[in-house]
Amino acid sequence: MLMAAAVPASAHVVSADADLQLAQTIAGSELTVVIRRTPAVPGPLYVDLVAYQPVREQTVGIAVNDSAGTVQLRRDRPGTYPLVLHVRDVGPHELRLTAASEVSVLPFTVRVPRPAPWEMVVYGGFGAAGVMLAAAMVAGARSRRGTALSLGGVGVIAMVVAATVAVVSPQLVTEVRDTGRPNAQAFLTVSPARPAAGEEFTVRFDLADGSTGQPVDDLAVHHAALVHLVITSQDGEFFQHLHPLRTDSGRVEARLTADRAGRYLAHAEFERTDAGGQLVSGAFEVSGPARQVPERAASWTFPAGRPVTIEVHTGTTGLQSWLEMAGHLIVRDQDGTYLGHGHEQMSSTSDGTVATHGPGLRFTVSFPRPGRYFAWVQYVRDFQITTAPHLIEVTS
Ligand SMILES: [Cu+2]
Repeated sequence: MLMAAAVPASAHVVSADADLQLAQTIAGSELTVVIRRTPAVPGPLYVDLVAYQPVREQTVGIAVNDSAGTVQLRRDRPGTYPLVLHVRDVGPHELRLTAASEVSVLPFTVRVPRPAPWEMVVYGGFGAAGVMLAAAMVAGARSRRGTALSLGGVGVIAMVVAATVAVVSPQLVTEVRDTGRPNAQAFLTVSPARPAAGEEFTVRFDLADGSTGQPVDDLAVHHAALVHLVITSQDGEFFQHLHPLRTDSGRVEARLTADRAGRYLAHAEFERTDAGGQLVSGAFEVSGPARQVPERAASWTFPAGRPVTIEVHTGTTGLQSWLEMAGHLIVRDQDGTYLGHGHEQMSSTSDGTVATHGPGLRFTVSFPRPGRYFAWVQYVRDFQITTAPHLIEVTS
């Protein structure tokens, strides 16, 4: 009974990570790669590809080390495509995602729960105590007083050690955090350098450590992606939220097609391991005939410089989690120097199922200065990403 009460609960055990989700925009498809928690190593590695509409008919290759497989995406069959790979070791791995001529290499770490050293002491101590005390009782019953006393004594010592370690164990779990990393410097390249409207082109960010100048290779997964890339036209009429492929150390790329000529802005949001989030940006020009910008009325009017809550009615329930959220709000000012991001979180009911979301989404954001802002609300239902554009008037 004492053992059952005193042995620390499994809450202290460094458990297997939760599912790892990585959004990727590859060969014209918006996917989320889900690496499921691994129960044992060596053992199966369960990978799900979640495809969002419109799904392109294509083969997607997934490989981890020498274990590889393919998934055949079916046109207009959005949803989950499962695949089972094999993993041999714990530690850092790379998942290689291929589709058409595009490749992305995604680092991840396999962690399988293993007892910590202090747990060995606790379990070992209680185990030894049990054996010694039992032996002492047997010796006592046979009237070997000296032997019984010394066995009992060792048993008591073992129990004291185990109980002490069990009590102080929370302080033994230390976490070393390396904070205060320098910013990443971002260099934007667009190829061709001046793309034409209606033609596919590549947007690339090369990220270099601000101190060493080396490629930044410690991007952390945040909001289910290594990098969130927002491409907007200066006039606010074009918007794409992409998840660029990691094509090299410190390099991410996305392919897209612009629908109008003019100036465009690329904003990339990412986080380095054990460092804060960062937003970097660049601008480029798209050639082609000019298009008229329709006159739009503001959806909302807010004061500048204080938090405001925006309520959006999607007109639908059953919203799905996308990038770990029920809804996303991306806000940009007119010249593109400000880009904001708000979320509606997914909530769970007490029985662990995800609560039904929609039709309303609420976002709390603030606008630094008066002026006109473009806003895009994004949510997912039936694996269809909906983007609703809005105009916001911000007063002083
Ligand atoms: Cu994103």
